[in-house]
Amino acid sequence: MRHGCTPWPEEFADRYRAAGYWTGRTLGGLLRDGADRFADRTAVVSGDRRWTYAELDGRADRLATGLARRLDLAPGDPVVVQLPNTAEVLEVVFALFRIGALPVYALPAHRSAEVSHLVAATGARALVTASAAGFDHVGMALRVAEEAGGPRSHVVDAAPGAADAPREGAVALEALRSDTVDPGVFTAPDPADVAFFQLSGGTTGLPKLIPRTHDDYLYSVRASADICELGPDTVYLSALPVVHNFPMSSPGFLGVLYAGGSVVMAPDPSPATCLGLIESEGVTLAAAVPPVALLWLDAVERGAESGRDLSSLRMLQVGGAKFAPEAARRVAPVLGCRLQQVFGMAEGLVNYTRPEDDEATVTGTQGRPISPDDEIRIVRPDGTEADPGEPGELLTRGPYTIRGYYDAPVHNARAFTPDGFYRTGDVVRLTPTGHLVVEGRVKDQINRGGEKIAPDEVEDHILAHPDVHDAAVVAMPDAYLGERACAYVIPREGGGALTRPVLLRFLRERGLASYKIPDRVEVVPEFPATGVGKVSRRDLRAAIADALARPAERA
Ligand code: OOB
Repeated sequence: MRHGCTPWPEEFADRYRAAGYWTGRTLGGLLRDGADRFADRTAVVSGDRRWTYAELDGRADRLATGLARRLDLAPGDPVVVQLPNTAEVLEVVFALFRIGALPVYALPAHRSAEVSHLVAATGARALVTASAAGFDHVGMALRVAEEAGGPRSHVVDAAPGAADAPREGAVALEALRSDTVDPGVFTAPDPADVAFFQLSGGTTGLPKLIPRTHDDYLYSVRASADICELGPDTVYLSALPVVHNFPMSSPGFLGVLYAGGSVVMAPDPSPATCLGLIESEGVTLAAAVPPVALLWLDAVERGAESGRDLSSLRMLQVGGAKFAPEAARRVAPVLGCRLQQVFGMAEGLVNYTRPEDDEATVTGTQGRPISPDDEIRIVRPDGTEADPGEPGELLTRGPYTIRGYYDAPVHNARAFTPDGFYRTGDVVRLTPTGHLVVEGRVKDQINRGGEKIAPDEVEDHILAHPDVHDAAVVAMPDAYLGERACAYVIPREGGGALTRPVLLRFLRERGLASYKIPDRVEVVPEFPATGVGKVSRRDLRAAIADALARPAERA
């Protein structure tokens, strides 16, 4: 396995192979199989473009040839992929898989702070991106590539039409699609080795890299496709950035391509766009985070999208953050489809409510694990096992849950038990039927409508401001997003006037993803302390929740 990655112990690997979970196939092979079986069916719809399986497969081959020959990308080379929801995402990732290069997935919302970290942490040889949603991603990638130490990474502009208006220093993806295919560039990667890197939501410091193997990921994809009852008639809408684990593999676009269905790329999650696509494309399955699902429910209830025929939609998946039971109960009557709750993590474990589950289970739990070999432990703060039904921290290990973050031995010693269980940081309880209910969190993370924020990553950026003495970022309740971020800041004595706009501009200029910019800033003379003199985040959370509960403050 790649240096810096933690393999499963041999006895576990043998067991997962014997059970038929790890089949020795590769992600590049998934599309090749699809092209053999479903050649003329539609694989992807993106704006007014539709590619069949054969077309997507051919494009991936031609791009693979160009990437290997023109950019000299080789097996094992990491490549940062930061793309909006377009057909090119699929073309790019399968081209990379075919030459054995490793995608490093960045969200479109990530900015230079995150992207330069990814380049530095992996030694990425190239960045594939496209400017979208009013932001110049290509310009940012060029600056990141310029400023990175070591050999300069290539920047590939994947926007359609980029070849007509080339950016200095960038190469257009269109220009890389070779006219002919050179099968000599294709490699057969070891299925047990790393296929790509996902980004962790993070609890401390900079985001950690999650190495996933062909074997483990393909198992989660196949099993998810079965659980979600996908088939060639599935039309899947991704209202989330497709490079996130949920729309990629739960069952996501990979599950849909495995089953021969079609992937519809939603350029944005708005009700107008998504409900419109559900109607025009005959979408059968859609995936959303809770705030997006709420927007759709509200729009339909208000009659804002009246006259839309949503009858093709059979199932709405909601996950990434807790979906309140009250909201969950509205899905079937308002949208006329079933709900599936998805509680997953890029580190591995994914739980689904099942199509055969009763109403109370679907609306009141976050599902049960994919695999009979997903091992679940629920533990008290002192590490002892919780009683049945008692909430505790969820620990897990299994055939598609990593054994370690990439190149992070110190962090791994905390995040995993000595016998390989991942400490999820989620507080759950188990129902008598084996379903999990997410009750809260012990990890220091803010879940802003599914987008994860590590408070100390943001605090480090705030502390870089010359007028700041100390900073603490905590979650505050929010009816729509579930949580938002509030920054408490102590100004430096004798420093300049520290105001919210000044601080927010400073954070933006440091290149922090927009969802990590605090929603609220409270300038205070001191922080409440715990008994041992540490900053009491609990008191800060309670203080801001109290303040928000007072009507004047909410306004
Ligand atoms: C998904 O993956 P990540 O890596 O962005 O975030 C994982 C964390 C979990 O540890 C948990 O804290 C939270 O997000 N979470 C949920 C949830 N789904 C995720 N909390 C409550 N209820 C849920 N349904 O978010 C992700 C990955 C694959 C599939 C679905 C979601």
